[in-house]
Amino acid sequence: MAETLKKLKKAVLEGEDDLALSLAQKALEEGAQPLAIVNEAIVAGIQEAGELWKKNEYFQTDMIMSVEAFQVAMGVVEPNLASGETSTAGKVMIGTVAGDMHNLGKMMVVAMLRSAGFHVIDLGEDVPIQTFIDKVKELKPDILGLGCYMTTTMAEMENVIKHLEESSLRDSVRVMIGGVPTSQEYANESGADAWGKDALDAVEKAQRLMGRGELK
Ligand code: B12
Repeated sequence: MAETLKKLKKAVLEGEDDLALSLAQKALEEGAQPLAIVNEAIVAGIQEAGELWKKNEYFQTDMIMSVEAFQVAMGVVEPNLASGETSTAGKVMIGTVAGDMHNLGKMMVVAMLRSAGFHVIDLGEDVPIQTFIDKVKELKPDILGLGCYMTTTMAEMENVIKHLEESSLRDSVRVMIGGVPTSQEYANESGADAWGKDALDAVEKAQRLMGRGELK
């Protein structure tokens, strides 16, 4: 069983998604605890990939492959986790703004946030402003993550923040933005609470936002 977890961690680290899928199934068949499979193999694998990326030993393509293997393996094990077994570092709702279909960067951010213990609700891509507003109202996330990957869709981020204000929801949620054309400067200008340079930075910023006093 321990050997299977070791192999699964390696499969996630090396982005072998077919292997990660079969090893996750094998670990369950062998009777490994779902939470142990997640923590000791799947999350451990993606975290090690993140460390290699930080040290410039992994490139974006390596990271994307690890994220895919992470997602496939999580897809097998997640339904077996008892409710409440999943993490509580905070609730993050994330989506790519309207008009923008890019999702690879968001996928990486989602995977790293989940590996750090956040409960992440992914609204997908091309998300209309009203959906962000309705979902914030309904699901009350601690943090709203907005992804934008083109200069042509950047204004949508400010619009979402403006609509949060108009709907009297702005004080109830921290807003964290990211994506290729964004910057700390743009985060300041648009009224966001934080900017994430990459997936690891997104996790650090999310942790910081959660530690910033009581969320209303
Ligand atoms: C792959 C790609 C595509 C793929 C997308 C596949 C997919 N499933 O996402 C396809 C081929 C579909 C595509 C389509 C298009 N694309 Co494109 N695409 C790219 C490309 C090459 C890479 C983007 C990417 O995935 N990067 C890898 C990820 C891992 O990096 P990342 O996105 O930066 O994410 C990191 C950080 O930004 C951060 N982060 C990301 N999201 C978030 C969110 C939060 C909350 C936080 C905190 C942090 C964070 O963490 C991530 C991990 O480190 C870029 C060029 C580039 N170098 O960026 C162009 C690019 C973004 N595309 C561009 C364009 C123009 C288009 C098209 C309009 C092309 C066309 N004519 O059809 C369409 C747009 C369709 C649409 N409506 O969205 C332009 C945008 C130009 C602009 N105006 O700004 C770019 C910049 C290319 C260019 N130089 O012209 N594209």
